[in-house]
Amino acid sequence: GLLRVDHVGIAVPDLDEAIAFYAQIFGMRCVHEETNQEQGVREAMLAAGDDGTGARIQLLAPLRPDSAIAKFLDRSGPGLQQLAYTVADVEAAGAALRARGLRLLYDEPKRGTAGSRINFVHPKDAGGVLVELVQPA
Ligand code: CMX
Repeated sequence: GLLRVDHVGIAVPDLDEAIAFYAQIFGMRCVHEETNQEQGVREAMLAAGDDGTGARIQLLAPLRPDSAIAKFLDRSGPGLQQLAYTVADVEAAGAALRARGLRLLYDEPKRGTAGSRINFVHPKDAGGVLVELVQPA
């Protein structure tokens, strides 16, 4: 099942500008940055507070015009793109949701942030929310 909210993903046109905005305006720290070629994103994980607990905010900027984030920005503009839950076993969690009639986007999990394994539920099967399942590395 779903263990907790892992992160909330926000599509942004420019990663460095967005990191600076969140630091200056909201006082949030950037705790991780990476490029994921397969997903076509440059991304940053932000944390609120300094006790290390709590869900992260994931800023997502497109690497390519045909990427999921570029398409999202074209259609909807910057804003909330996904809600990600931590799971212990992404195959088992995905299989359970498939058995309940939801479409998972990938037959096999793909690589997510920091070596995690991820899959997604189609937003049309989850009340208009792109749900990500994250099994941490
Ligand atoms: N949240 C809610 N609804 C969304 C959405 C989102 N993020 N993205 C698309 N939709 C809606 C569209 O508005 C559209 O609705 P209408 O038909 O009512 O207009 C519908 O879904 C389109 O669905 P589609 O044609 O099947 O798919 P798209 O080409 O728009 O792609 C999606 C959507 C979710 C399949 C694609 O974004 C995807 O594959 N996402 C998973 C990968 C991803 O998001 N990677 C970036 C993050 C990487 C990471 O987290 O590490």
